[in-house]
Amino acid sequence: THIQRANMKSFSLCILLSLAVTVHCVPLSDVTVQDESFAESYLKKFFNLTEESGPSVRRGVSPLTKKLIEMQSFFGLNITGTLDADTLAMMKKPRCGVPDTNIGQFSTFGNNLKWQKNSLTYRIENYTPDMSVSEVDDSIEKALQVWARVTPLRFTRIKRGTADIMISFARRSHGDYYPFDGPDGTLAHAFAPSNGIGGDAHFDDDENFTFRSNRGYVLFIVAAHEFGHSLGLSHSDDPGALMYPTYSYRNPDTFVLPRDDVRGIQSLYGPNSEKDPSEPENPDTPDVCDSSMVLDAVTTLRGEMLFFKDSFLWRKHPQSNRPQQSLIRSLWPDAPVNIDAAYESRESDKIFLFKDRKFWAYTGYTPVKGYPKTLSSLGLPKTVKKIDAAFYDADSGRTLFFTGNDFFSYNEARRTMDWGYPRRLDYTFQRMPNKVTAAFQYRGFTYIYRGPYIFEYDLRYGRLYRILRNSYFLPCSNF
Ligand SMILES: [Ca+2]
Ligand SMILES: [Ca+2]
Ligand SMILES: [Ca+2]
Ligand SMILES: [Zn+2]
Ligand SMILES: [Zn+2]
Repeated sequence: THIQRANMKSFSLCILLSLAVTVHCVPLSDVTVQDESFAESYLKKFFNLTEESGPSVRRGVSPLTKKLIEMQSFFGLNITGTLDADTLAMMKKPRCGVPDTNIGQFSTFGNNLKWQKNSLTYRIENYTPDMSVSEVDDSIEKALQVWARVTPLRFTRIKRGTADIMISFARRSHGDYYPFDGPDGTLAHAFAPSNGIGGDAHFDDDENFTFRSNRGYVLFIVAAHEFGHSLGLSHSDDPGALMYPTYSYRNPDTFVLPRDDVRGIQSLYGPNSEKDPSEPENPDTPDVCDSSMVLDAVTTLRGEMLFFKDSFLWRKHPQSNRPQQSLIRSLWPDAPVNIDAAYESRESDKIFLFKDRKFWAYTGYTPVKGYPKTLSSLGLPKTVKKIDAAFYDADSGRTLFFTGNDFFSYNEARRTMDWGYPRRLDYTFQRMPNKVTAAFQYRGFTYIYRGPYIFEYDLRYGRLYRILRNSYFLPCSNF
């Protein structure tokens, strides 16, 4: 139709150049017509883009661009107002079918959309063939307990009749005007508290649900998210929140409800007066604006910078001042978290992640077979139980590994440790006696992190130039 065509044009040609923020216009050839119509239907489904919002003949920003900006802002992407590669990649991630209506941290469907009682019933109407009956029962029960643990809510299972929360698996059209879409895309959806369909949760049985494997979607994680909706929460833009709209693998055995979700659900129902004091703390998502933050590791990856902290990382394009935060495991589902060090070897186009005595390798976002390997397989002595930091020095083709007061030098081409090491840190790096926390090289300079400070060296002259703050590369950009 005419409207659609007009809208598509604004995608591919970046007509809105007048917006100062359109810095990353994707060349026409990168975005296919399929991508454009995919993006349009995504925005219709999740960001309430309507045909009636009018064609682009009106002055100002087209409704499509407006929705695109809304979506980019929600996901913390660069706000380009165009369908760039990062935006498209985010749209293609598996996710929940409930729209992203509110922008902000935890949000609710509203105070009148909560249960007016603390005792709720649930019923599992049918099962997925992907898992055993007891695995499904267990996943559902544990997913409800995630919320019961931090609120006065209590859940009772019933096996017949109508429960408050009716749980079912279905494919495609299943009687509620929100048909599922086959494998991937939408994984499940749920309805806000009310009578009838309210509170109910539906799971797309074209997905492969699993009990705890990262091949397929962990039912416990998907269900715990959906029950957040069943209880009155909508989506959060905190990438660490369970109520973030896209799916990331999380280990069901160690899962603890993130702080943002706790704040959300307690705003509706209050805290749990019977809280078990031995329970682990609800984790907070690291804040880029926290000036005391100490990063776990920093590296480049194919021209981007990656900053690691806990289970999170920030990705940043050198031209952008808006780092994009996500869970490490949403990029590499089998990667370690709370890592010790990371570096990129441009010789082999690989990135390496270190934790304790092991390290993992990826080509871009693809795991390399044969990993994780042990530190000793690099030639590091067995006494090295973990490393503090590592970086690749492009001039010498060496990777330096930091541990305590010392560092080792590894020849990437010959794949051997150099003789004469370890050396004391302060012989090579002025004013760096010990405890390096992260390191990387960028545009010929070497940056060694010590807590929230960065020491800038030029290794060719063995000189320390400047001492910078963490925010030099990883700016506080909450706006
Ligand atoms: Ca219901
Ligand atoms: Ca699907
Ligand atoms: Ca470190
Ligand atoms: Zn959702
Ligand atoms: Zn449904």
